[in-house]
Amino acid sequence: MMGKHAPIWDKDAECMPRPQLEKLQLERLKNVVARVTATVPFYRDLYAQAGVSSDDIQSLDDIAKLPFTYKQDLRNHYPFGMFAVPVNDLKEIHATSGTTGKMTVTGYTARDMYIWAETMARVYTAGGTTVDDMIHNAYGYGLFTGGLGFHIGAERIGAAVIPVSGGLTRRQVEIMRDFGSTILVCTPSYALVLAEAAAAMGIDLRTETKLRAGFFGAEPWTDLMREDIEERMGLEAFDIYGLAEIIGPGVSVECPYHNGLHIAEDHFYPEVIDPETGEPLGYGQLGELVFTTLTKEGLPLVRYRTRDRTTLWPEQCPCGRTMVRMDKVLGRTDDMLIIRGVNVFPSQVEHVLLEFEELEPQYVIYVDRERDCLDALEVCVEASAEVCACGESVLNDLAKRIRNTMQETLYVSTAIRVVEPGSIERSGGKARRVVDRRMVFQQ
Ligand code: DLL
Repeated sequence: MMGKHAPIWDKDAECMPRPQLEKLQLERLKNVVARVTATVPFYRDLYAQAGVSSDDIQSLDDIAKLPFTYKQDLRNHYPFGMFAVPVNDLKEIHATSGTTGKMTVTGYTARDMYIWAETMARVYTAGGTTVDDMIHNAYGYGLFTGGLGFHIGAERIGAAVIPVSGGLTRRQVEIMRDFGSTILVCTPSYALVLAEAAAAMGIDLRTETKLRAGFFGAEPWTDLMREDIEERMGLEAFDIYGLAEIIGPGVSVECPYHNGLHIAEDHFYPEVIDPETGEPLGYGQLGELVFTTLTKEGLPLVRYRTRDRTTLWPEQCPCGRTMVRMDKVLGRTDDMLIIRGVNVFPSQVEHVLLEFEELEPQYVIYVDRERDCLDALEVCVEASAEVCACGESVLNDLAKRIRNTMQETLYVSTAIRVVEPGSIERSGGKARRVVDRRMVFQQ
């Protein structure tokens, strides 16, 4: 494990005394509200209807007077209707596909690209990455912000980057070993796929590679999954969070203390709100994360509802950064499953599964609607090869024990299907953990 006193990329910003930071945030908040009102018809109309203007922002708490912005607003103004600059001022454009509806488009001016690279340099440095490192970048390159975001950050700190992107997993394992990659960046689910491929190739990543740190994000993952990745790969795993609408990766990252993710608050103003009422919640309370971009030129967003569930902590971290920390994202307000009236988050299911040593960390949750119109949950999970070799009665017993633990933890009954390793489809990017078949059944 690396020392806890890793360097800080931009000490002036990241360790700014809070009164100074709050003053800066207020100034930037007033500016962004004035700017979107003047340049984006959507905001001009929204604020006219709500009877608010930048003059109403006299303190940071006044932000609560402003209405929210939703993903649907971006879709309604597809592709460039929410942009605050003419399209020919953009230098780069990205988009997220989403499973339903239109793409969400995001674009960057030259200054936005500069700030994005800066926030990514902060990310890398928080995990001890330096100019001497070789970064294996297995995030997807293309419209997804992961690949390019990690790429420009690597360039900014001057490290070597291998733009391997997703797929060709065995080749990736060889590259990590033969090129001497020291830093791995990819989704946590793909890190497990890489670990599994290495094991199948007879390669011990802990001793046969120089990997020492990894930055994993773009999807929720638990601390138990972190332990699993660290153990299999022999590296220190850092959680990195972000979303395309706000900038891409680079919104927040863990430091070596692993006590939450420091938000780049001088650029992205965070709030946590009650997702039902929209009321702001205080520090230490679990709710939905909302962001206001304080410096973005191309696509500034005010009070954007991320749907991600987390808690904010203001206490200063021993690493020296003064920026607020957010807990690991617990899931989204909209991936919450309601099974027979009980709220179930996929992260809870993962937590239970990872407690069983006999299991591989690969699973899919199926949600069905039965003939009696009640919802049913089935979890399909892979057992290790050794356990599968023990025969049916051992597997049945294992399924029974998992079922009991699920019942005790989630308060819903869950069918468990234990399958052989490798049976569940692997993804090169974000894993598909939930298959909701209720809609199909309703038709
Ligand atoms: O996933 C940006 C990114 C790329 C972040 C690479 C980290 C690493 P989107 O495709 O717009 O952007 O998806 C954003 O993914 O609202 C969260 O629900 C989820 N998400 C992102 N990072 C994390 C994380 C990128 N560390 C959506 N933990 C967000 C949990 C995450 N969920």
